Amino acid sequence: MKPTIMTAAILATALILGAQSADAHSKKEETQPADGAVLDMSPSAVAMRFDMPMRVTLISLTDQDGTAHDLTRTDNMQPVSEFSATPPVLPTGQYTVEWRGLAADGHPMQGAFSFEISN
Ligand SMILES: [Cu+2]
Repeated sequence: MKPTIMTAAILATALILGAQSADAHSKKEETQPADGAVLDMSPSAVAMRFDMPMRVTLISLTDQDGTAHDLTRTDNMQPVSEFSATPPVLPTGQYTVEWRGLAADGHPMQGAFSFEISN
């Protein structure tokens, strides 16, 4: 094989593999509140739905000042398709949820979503 052809073959393989691994988790997870939601009261739950069971290893809720607010988890650190946690009663403001997890297929995953509480 000429070097140029070999390079092209390797590139094509890398592209196909890359597309497959990205495709395995192509569905954007559904969240509660929805990403970008504007609420008129503090949400009763912070939740994510995954396309396969996920062991959520880390989750944080921070406001616009970077202050962290505790979330009470209900998953016992087990893999779940629907993760839910209870926040404290939150004042008006802008909030970001960030999570990391390990998918059932062993892939490390992470995500973030934001919502606003406004009067
Ligand atoms: Cu995966």
